Amino acid sequence: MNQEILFISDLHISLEKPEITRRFLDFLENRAIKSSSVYILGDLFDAWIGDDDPTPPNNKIRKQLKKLTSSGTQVFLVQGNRDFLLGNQFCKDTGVILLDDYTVINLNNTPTLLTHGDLLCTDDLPYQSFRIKSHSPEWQQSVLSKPLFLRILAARWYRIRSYFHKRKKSQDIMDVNQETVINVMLDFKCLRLIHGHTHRPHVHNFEINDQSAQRYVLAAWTKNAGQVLCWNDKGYQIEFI
Ligand SMILES: [Mn+2]
Repeated sequence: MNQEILFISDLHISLEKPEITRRFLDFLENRAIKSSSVYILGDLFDAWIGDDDPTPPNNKIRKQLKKLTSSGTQVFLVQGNRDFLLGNQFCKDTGVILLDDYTVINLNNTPTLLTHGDLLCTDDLPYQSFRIKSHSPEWQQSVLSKPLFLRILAARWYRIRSYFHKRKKSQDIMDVNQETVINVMLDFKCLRLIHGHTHRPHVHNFEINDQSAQRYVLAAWTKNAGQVLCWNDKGYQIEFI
């Protein structure tokens, strides 16, 4: 039995970027199927306005994920800041298992903390307050009860707005806060953390109470390449699709 475990994040799939959709479908069909599990650590989609959205390429992706999970590969998903409305119906349609914002797994006998990464960017106060608001059941209920076409329009507007906001924000604010990273890792009793979101792929080595700790930051997928963090019983390697 194959015990390979794959981690990906920040594909930001949208209709405007067909290369990424194609690369992801190919990854599911030809690469993920050889692994025992795949963890998608958020922002699989550039926007998600409800599990009832049938606009392309959503159905193709649902179908290919379903095929993969039916074949025996487990697929786990953490919501990102773009696709935090991914919900139960999506999981039913695909066989994907939704994880909490912070989830600890046992990876080669090391407790490993998984998260999207936006919760670690605590210097970005306006975003963190929007996050609290948009994760309340009332807010989500009120958004999801709007007709689909209104949600599609709102998502377009939100993406344009977010593009301009991002350009104004300083680069430091958009990265993780190291103190937050350490506190969260202490809370969850983990010396290894894997996340995405910041689009700054790297393996950071540091110390927590004199013990060595690692933070693996996954890369965003682009038109030209998709990065996969691949673990097996010997350790990890980084692959490009
Ligand atoms: Mn993100």
